[in-house]
Amino acid sequence: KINLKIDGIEVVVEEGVSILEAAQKLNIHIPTLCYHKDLCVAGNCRICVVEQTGARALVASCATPAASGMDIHTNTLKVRTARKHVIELLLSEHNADCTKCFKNGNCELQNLSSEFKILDRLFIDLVPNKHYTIDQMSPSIIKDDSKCIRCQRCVRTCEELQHLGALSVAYKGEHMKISTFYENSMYDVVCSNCGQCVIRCPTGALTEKNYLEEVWDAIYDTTKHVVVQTAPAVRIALGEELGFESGTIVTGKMVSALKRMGFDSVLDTDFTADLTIMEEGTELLTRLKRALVDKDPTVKLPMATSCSPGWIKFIEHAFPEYLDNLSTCKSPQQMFGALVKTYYAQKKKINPADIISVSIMPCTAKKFEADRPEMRSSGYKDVDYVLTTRELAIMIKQAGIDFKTLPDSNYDSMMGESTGAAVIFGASGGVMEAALRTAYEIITGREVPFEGLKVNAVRGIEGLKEASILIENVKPEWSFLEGVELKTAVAHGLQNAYELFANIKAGKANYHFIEVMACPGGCLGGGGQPIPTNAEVRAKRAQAIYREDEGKALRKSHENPEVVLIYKDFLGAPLGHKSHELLHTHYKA
Ligand code: HC0
Repeated sequence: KINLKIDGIEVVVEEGVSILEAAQKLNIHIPTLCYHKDLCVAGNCRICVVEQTGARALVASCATPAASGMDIHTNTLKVRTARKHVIELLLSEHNADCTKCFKNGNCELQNLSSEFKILDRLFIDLVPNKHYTIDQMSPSIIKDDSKCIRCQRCVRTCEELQHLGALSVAYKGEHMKISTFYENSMYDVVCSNCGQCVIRCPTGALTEKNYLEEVWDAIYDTTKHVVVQTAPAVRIALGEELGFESGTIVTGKMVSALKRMGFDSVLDTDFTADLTIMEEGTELLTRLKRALVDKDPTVKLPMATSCSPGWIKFIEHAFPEYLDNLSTCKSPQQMFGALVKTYYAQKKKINPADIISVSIMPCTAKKFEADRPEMRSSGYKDVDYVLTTRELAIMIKQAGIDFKTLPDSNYDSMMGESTGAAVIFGASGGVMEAALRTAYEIITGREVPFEGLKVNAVRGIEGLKEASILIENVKPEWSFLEGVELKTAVAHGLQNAYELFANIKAGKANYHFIEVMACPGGCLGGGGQPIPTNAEVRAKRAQAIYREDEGKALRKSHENPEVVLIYKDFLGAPLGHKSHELLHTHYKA
């Protein structure tokens, strides 16, 4: 145990705890910029400096471990002056045209300069002398170097959490910048489009590419029928942008807001999440049969989920030899888009050319996914515009809607019904749990042997999770699975996905089915979610997702009546001809 004093108050902390964390324990606020709870400590911005009695220089509190006997002061003249100088220096080379910035109102540098009342420029403004790049080539992310403060949170995110290294530090001294390989556009490098850098960037240097005006134009165009789908993880996070605590479920209010905004039909990605389970589950069972009965040497196992577009981009770069292991299922977003302009259009007797399909996602990579050439199987662009949770919150505010007092509404019918299995797609392990709930029941005729249908082994925050389930007393048609121990693994965050596949490649691990989500925590921690997103917030959102599942009348995908109906009226059977045409694809190296 370490005993120290901060601003005259005694505090006891564990060994290894920083001065910053010790101060937080006392509710003493020390400003930070380069520090982020999810990342290793960099200690490069110096905004968190404090005075230590007896020490010659100020110390960075995030990077200095607390030690017994320390006497720390967080608000002396020296500290205040140093912090002000840090902010002034940052502003001297920052494009502070805040009213033109997408992060206006949600910028940590702006907040600090407001807090410290930086009204004059003490240092010569360097901005006009510099040649900055604004990279807008990516369909997901805009990188604006004129707003970068070089804190390197994005670099550490991309390297440590996502194993990509698409962003790195280039040049030295005043020329130092955050760059990409040979300064190529983000679109042309190994960026997965996951947006984890965007949710950690303290300023407007990295933002999502927004499609607010395009979507408003579509809504105002009376010749268009505008359909919106909402992803599983949006409903448990949107409230954070609109005055609710993290972990508040706002599904009904969100649906009401979308209707008031003028969307013609408010539907649910969860419907196609249920449909994905039918298609992907059937695909897994088909692969297992080919492997176990036909002894087909070409069958690829383990089969891996394919619904996270950041993961798809990553495997294309990092493990192209495993592309055939991906399920051929498109993601629920893209299945939904393909069906809106075919099935939905036919049923509603609307010309698909007059439909605009919008999706609300917790994810920036979904913008990239919707743009992929594989995603036009309806004969049109299947999903026209993808908005993040944050963009939806902006639109709700722009529309003058008082979200807090909105009554709840239900989704519209036909592609609006979903089960609890679909909701949990938004948390790491959710797709696996949903698949097991259905596949086990199809094979055995019984529910999964877990209390409350909870597959606890695949829940939780560990980066890599494993679960195996013994299949016994099967129905006669599945006799080849009798006694098989189905081995599964779940990874979230691309660093964990890398480790998982490196182990498989090295022959150290062996599974039948794998779920990978690109973002830490799964989609609930996606790059399009409210800021801040960190471990504490992710945990609250996960609890909300599982609460939403438990509150649902139906909790298994195969019980979704609209899914049953679409097979009867339109698709035929899972993996049938129509499904193959609209719901499946093949990613090639
Ligand atoms: Fe997800 Fe999805 S669960 S990727 O995380 O599968 O973004 O929320 O919408 O498509 O359903 C994101 C979330 C989705 C898709 C679904 C899947």
